[in-house]
Amino acid sequence: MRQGKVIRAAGGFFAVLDQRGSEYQCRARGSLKKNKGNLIVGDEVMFKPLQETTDDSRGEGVVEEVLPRRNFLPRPPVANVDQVIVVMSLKNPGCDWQIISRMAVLAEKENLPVVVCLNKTDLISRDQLSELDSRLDPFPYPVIFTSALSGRGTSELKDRLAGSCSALAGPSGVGKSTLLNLVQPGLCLQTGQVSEKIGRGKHTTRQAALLPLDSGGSVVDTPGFNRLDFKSLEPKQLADYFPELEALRGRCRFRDCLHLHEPNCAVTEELGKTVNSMRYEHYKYFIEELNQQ
Ligand SMILES: Nc1nc2c(ncn2[C@@H]2O[C@H](COP(=O)(O)OP(=O)(O)OP(=O)(O)O)[C@@H](O)[C@H]2O)c(=O)[nH]1
Ligand SMILES: [Mg+2]
Ligand SMILES: [Zn+2]
Repeated sequence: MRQGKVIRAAGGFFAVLDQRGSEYQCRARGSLKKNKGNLIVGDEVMFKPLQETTDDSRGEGVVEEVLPRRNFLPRPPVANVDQVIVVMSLKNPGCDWQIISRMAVLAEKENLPVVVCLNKTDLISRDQLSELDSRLDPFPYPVIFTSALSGRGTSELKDRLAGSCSALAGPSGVGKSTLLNLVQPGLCLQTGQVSEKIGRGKHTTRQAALLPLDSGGSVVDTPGFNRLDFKSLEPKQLADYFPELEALRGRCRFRDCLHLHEPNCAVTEELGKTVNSMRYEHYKYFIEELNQQ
């Protein structure tokens, strides 16, 4: 048996990269599928090679066992990453701030660092950009402004990706694959137009793929999504996944303060100071949503 990592998953086949860098096309053993649910990109597995990879042909194998996951992101399904880069475009499609907070909650739940990448800066004016700067003061995550068109910020993004395994996540059409093509020439990832009529991407990337980077580390390019729901989250847990609220833990009058209408609440007192009001609106919205589940 040999250890490897699932780098692509589609139609019951799994591309597994072994520790020497050879890729095998694998199926999963039947019992594995039944007991453990699906294998996903990023999974560390033990597999049995049936045919070795040669210069002319890709090897084949059977995945026998999935090793325990360090972490798991449900949307896009990916395991064992070191950080999440949430990508949004500022225009075409427009930036959905609430989805950024949603993605961040899912990442925080797994204890994963979050970086926000705001792409297509070439499509907005300088005034709009400086307006954004004030909107993001304060903001609990590092923000990288990029333009795949002008090249702005791509070296900063490259530095962020170097040396760790990152998942790039965000709606369809925001430019995830385009940015990766710039960061790592030669990837040749397919990119697609944004629909003029509905202003959304056309789901060009169909499957997540883990891609090695020359700078060390790797990145998972993922299909875009337009909705993101929370599952199995208690309203009282939510503040743990908002770092700026978590920082105020223990400072409210009531220990079980939900930071909504309670008196002497440290969070509402910090609004506009250490707590960004937009982020607080997301928090309230999510609490309501979780209460309705
Ligand atoms: N103006 C401008 N267009 C961009 C930029 N980045 C990407 N695009 C365009 O946006 C469109 C969508 O880019 P993709 O890279 O396919 O987007 P994606 O996020 O990978 O989308 P999915 O694979 O569908 O999830 C393409 O037409 C790109 O050329 C940018 O910085 N500025
Ligand atoms: Mg893509
Ligand atoms: Zn409070």
